[in-house]
Amino acid sequence: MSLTRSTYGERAKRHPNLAAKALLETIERKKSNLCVSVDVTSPSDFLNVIDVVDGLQNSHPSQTHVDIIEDFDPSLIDRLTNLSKKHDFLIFEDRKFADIGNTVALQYSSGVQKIASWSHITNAHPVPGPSIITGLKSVGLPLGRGLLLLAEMSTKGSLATGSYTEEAVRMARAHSDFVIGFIAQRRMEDVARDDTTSDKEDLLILTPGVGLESRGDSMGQQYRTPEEVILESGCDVIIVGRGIYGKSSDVDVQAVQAQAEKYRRAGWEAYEKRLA
Ligand code: 5IU
Repeated sequence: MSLTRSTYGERAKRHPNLAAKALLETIERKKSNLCVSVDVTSPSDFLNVIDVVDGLQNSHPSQTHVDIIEDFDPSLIDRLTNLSKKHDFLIFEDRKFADIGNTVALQYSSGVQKIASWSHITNAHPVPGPSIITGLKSVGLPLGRGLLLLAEMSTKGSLATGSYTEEAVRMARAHSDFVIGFIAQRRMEDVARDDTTSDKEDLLILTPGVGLESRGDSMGQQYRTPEEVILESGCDVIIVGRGIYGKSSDVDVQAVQAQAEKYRRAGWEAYEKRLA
């Protein structure tokens, strides 16, 4: 059965990687393939948006950028972790690591943020080559974490195309114990496939650049609808930011609830159509 015709639950049962399995199981349990990207700078807005969208069982996982939070304080992470337990969601810190293996291992494990200690999933640019995976894996694998590689981007003029994307897929296949999939705009099973590629491969596709009301912003972002992403392109998770919370300077928690439910429903209906 092709991945696009399988349910998240079936894929969870078969998946050998613990982080991928946890993600697929939670998607199935919450009937939500929506990941809310909480790009707000105030710590209280950050926690309120997550509490509201995940409290409604709308979102999973929550995508964070803790480096944009004003006056970052490690207690914020304790509160985020408590919310993730209370509302049953995984945390995906969209850190986009891009340095040599030794440096990314330190960035992942140490510093103010200690990302590996609380973020179930993180991501990396393939630009340094396979050593970036080796570096991150030395920290993340013993903790049961998962990594996504940025095989493609949603922005106009992105350089992550063609042979760059193919190399990203080869790198992921060579480290499938730790790499659980990609940030990409389409499925990757047929990319750089050869005789050694396993038929059992299940690399997840999490896709940003999703909007119901707009086709882009003034800074190069490009949006497609949940139906285009999940049904037509076969991706697994929609990542939505401003479509849900509007302007980060003016967060209206009630409106956030309504928008999150609208995107959750659109993403899930597109998935049900895909299965039908
Ligand atoms: N994001 C993208 N495009 C990409 C990658 C990441 O938009 O190719 I890789 C992130 C940036 C932002 C979120 O945190 O996804 C999308 O936010 P909006 O829905 O507000 O555009």
